[in-house]
Amino acid sequence: MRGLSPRFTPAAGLLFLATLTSVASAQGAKTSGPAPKPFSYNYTVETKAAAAMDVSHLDPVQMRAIYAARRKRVLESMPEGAMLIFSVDENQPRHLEYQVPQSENHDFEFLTGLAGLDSYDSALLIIPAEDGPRVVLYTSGNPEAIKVATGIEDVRAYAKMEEDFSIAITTYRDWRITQIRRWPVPAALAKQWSSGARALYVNYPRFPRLGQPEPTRFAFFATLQHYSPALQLRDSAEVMDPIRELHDAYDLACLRRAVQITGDGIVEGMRLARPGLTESQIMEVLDFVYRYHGATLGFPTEAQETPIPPQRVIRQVPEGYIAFVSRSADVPIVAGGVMHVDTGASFLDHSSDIQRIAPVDGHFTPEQRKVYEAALKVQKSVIEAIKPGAKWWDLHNLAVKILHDEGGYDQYYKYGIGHFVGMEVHDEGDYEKPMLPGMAMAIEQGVVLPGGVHMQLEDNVIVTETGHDWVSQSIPIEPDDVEKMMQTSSSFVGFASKPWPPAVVK
Ligand SMILES: [Mn+2]
Repeated sequence: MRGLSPRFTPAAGLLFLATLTSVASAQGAKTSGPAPKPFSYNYTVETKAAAAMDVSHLDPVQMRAIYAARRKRVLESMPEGAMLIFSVDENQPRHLEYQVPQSENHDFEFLTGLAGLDSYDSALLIIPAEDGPRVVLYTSGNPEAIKVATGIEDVRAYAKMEEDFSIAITTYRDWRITQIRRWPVPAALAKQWSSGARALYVNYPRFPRLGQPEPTRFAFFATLQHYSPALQLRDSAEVMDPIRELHDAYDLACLRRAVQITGDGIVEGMRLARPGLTESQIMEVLDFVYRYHGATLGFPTEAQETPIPPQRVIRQVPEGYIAFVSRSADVPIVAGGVMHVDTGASFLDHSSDIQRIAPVDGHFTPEQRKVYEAALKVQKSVIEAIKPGAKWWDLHNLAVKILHDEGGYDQYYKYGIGHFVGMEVHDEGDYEKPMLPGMAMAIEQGVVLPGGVHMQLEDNVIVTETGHDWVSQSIPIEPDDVEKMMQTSSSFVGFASKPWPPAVVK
């Protein structure tokens, strides 16, 4: 079944769900497989390689080896069956998260390094056969060029995928040895399916929208199941998430650079924040600095002053419209407040996520400093507790307890202590699993006084073999350092004080 009418109604929605249920029960629903197997990963090796890596001048040979190592982890980890990861040209609009371009393409990009036009109409097939694993890339681009770019030896035309899967399901019921030399890929797939579970791991949307037109790859999933009801479709996230959770050298190097660039943007933007400019203008400085350094936005930058300036109207965002709403407003900065930024540059598709606070007059008032120090105390205590084996819930409870003890601030703390960061600002990962070396996360909490100041802090941290690496520690966070930062001019002062409209030079 393909997409719904754009004029989606609740009644049509129920009908759609009912149809979906009956199709699923007739043809075999998406199932869960056995637990993924362990795969080779060593944080010490990866972090050393990251330190030696120059992300501004990537070595193509090294990059091909990095993507090959990722595919090897999938081969080691997949418990049975095969995996087919489609490239995804378009995100569905989202309910929960801010839209990031190419976000749904991240699994494909993670395994191939291909994005944008290079990944248009493409799919990666991974078969962990015992007598020799196979990796096949179907592309609508030039197979020779894609072969060179990825280092994948078996690159085929996208149209060939239909033929390969047709032959595989023709023959897998009774795998025919006569086919192995003629059609090695379908034969390997058929053999894999006839010797174990008939499972295919495929990439479902990470951010589903049931009321929107279906992603185009769903048609292929449905056809496969229609012709081969014994085939079990499984969510590739079962295998991919544990791999994406543990960051390799390239991930780690990109995350560090993303944090550096974010720090640069925050320092420039905060220094400029003063009455006479608007919150939006501060946001634009941060975003400019990111783009100047070759990064993009991991998510829309928020720059907001509290106590909330009277001119700012808080709008309720209708569901599904979150992608279109600016998180900063065209309202003037008012003396006496604190500027809050929640922001993260994304460098080569690895996002950071940082929050900082600074007084727009250059000095915290004694009351502001007291509240700020409470939030800082929580932040340092939680980061200090991060080590292998630590649990998300323990960190969360620790934050709530200290916020409570510091003045009953826990009642205004409405979210959770943090999230994984990676290709996605809110990256994939298991929040029940004890922490492992190589995980990267954002720790966020704060004191939000109703009608008063919001003192929220957020940092990026990597779990190491022995504890943690507070990657964003150098972005001013001690109150004295924050004040010092605010007493130094921004490089943008000259630009920001130019008259508007600009004079025409003849
Ligand atoms: Mn965050």
